[in-house]
Amino acid sequence: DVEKHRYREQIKQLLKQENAVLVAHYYTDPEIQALAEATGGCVSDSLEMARFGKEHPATTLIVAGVKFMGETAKILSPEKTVLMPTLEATCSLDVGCPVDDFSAFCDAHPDYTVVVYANTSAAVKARADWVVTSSIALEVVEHLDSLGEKIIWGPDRHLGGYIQKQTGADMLLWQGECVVHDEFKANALRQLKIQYPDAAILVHPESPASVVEMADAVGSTSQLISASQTLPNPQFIVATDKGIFYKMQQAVPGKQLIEAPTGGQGATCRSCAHCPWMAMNGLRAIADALTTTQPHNHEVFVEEALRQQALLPLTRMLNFAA
Ligand code: CIZ
Ligand code: SF4
Repeated sequence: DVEKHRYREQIKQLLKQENAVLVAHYYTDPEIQALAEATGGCVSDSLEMARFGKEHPATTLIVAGVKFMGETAKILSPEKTVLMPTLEATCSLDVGCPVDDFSAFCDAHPDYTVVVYANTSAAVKARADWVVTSSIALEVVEHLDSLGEKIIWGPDRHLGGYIQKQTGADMLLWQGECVVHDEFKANALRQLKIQYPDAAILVHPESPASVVEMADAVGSTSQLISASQTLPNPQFIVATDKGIFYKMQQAVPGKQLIEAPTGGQGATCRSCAHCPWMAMNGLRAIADALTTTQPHNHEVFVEEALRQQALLPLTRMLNFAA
């Protein structure tokens, strides 16, 4: 509509004027992803977002996603101004893993290597030996296991359990979960599969084990998009945030994409396959961030000593992935 068009044009102008680039996650609204594509920014998973932001010559990054993504950008690019549409957008995994409790858990098991998911605060990353995203978690744990290391994994218990099963590694799991993926239900998925017998089931490993077991492909957001291009099925039932449908439909325009069923509908489900924090990113909030007179609402800061500590496990991840 007219208002959205006005915001889009304003943002395009501001990005140029401020030497800024828009970095968006797959789970943000389609209009944000489209704008990032149209303006030379990126739409991706958190690993690629981190890499893109670090390597891009812009002096300001505007990160549309959730807080840990903005923090990661700032940790990797302290010389850049990092803005977010809102600093209120968090993540249930981050919230469910407070640094004091997590640190005490690690202290109680000093002979374990600490591997944390990217969906954590800068302080939790600073306590870790490794940071991983879902796209390389399996390889990193395989690597550590082959060196005979025992692993503390946090915070997602479903992803941790999946990796443990795949690798056989000795792992202690923090008991966190993602409010979006934890909602997917195996029984309802079985019913849906009867309705669509030719469909392949694509599952993000933050989902419960009973759902992962039914999958034709398990993987990170980027890996699920690749799987949709490789598998011959005419339909895909997708168990991850429905924001991914924008890029997945671009990748396979001729195929039908179907949401995997969640625990309820409307008010009865916590998330209905869309992250409530990702949904806080909007065109208006992006325009606000780029024109703000209240930087404390938009600009990401990470205290320098903490930043340097968190940089070590993040750099390990980027070097491993390279
Ligand atoms: O669930 C998330 O927030 C994901 C998939 C993050 C990521 O690694 O892109
Ligand atoms: Fe966190 Fe889940 Fe939202 Fe991703 S989708 S940001 S893991 S709550």
